[in-house]
Amino acid sequence: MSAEVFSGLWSEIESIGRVSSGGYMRYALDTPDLVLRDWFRNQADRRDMPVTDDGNGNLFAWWGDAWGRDAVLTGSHFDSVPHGGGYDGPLGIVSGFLAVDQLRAAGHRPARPMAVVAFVEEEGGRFGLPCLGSRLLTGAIDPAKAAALTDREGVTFGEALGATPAGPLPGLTSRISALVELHIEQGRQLEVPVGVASAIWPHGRWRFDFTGHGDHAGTTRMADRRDPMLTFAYTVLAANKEARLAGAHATMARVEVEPNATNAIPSLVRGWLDARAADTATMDGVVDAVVKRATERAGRDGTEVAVTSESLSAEVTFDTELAARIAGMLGDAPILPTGAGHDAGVLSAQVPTAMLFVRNPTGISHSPAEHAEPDDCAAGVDALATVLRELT
Ligand code: HGY
Ligand code: MN
Ligand code: MN
Ligand code: MN
Repeated sequence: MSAEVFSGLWSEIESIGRVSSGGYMRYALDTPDLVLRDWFRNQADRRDMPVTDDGNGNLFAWWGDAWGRDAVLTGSHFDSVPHGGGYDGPLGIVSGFLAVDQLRAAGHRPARPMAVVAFVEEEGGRFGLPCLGSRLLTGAIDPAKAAALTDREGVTFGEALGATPAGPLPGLTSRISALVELHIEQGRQLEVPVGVASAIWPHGRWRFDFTGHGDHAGTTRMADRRDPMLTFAYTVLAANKEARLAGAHATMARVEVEPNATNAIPSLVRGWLDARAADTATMDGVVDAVVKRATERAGRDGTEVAVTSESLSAEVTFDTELAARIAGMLGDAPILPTGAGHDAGVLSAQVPTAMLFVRNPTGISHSPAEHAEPDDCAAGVDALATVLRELT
């Protein structure tokens, strides 16, 4: 694959959903996402690949019988975090279509059905739960619970989807022989264009509700205040400190304040913790320590804190035999873990799954600065085509 051919197709989507920050606002099933889903259908039509929808919002473009036995899937997601990068997700979908082109040009005739997949709501940026589409496909979430998830405007996932999600596909595990998700690396480990995933760190999201006593910012004596912003600020520092101590990763990057007025001591501060670690025990240890320190601080501040676990993604160890086989196909590509969650991680609970990472020169992701070089992206397509040829 030449970098020019890759850039040619990439240029068709790179402006969709991009905003003045240079980042992307691609929330699941909102306007830019619907444009991308139409682009997906158009790409499939151009290749005579019939498109099926699994009733959960995930799209599948088929080369071969839809949901025929031992299907090999490749793909990723279109949605982004707010002001996120353009590669996280879409790179895997564009590369899937280009890999099909490359295999067809080489005369490959797959013995198994293959599909390019677009999973819905992977980032959880709109409805709050990451990997929503792949969790529905695999039965990892109750369809009614998924349908009731709401966005900031109060629109439910069911309303956005236009139906109650269908839930798990019967006999999924016998229908899929492998899923290969190509994704931009989110980190700075790769020194060669393409790597293979070994594992995904366990990670989760916890909502901290800090309640205090709303009051006048100018007239309330400092000694009389019960300010939840103080408890929140202390908890942010505690998360950073506990993560550093444990060699884990944690941040509190999303906050909501009521009433959110310059001259009013808040009555409520809602903050979300994202915590991850190489193993579950370390992650749990960090979260427990942060909750403990937040609770102790609330006692001093005269505030209350309530913690809700909003999503958990278990530790994923990809099929080691498949990862080694794929690394071999790619001339001993490096095999490396990631701290980022992926739909492939969700599916790995039920089907043989692998991930290919395309080098990210700066390692930056979930930011407008995310970037991958066209040459490396083209190498990623070559690698994906090689793997798909061997698997089909
Ligand atoms: O948050 C994550 O790890 C992924 O990018 N959804
Ligand atoms: Mn992401
Ligand atoms: Mn992603
Ligand atoms: Mn993903």
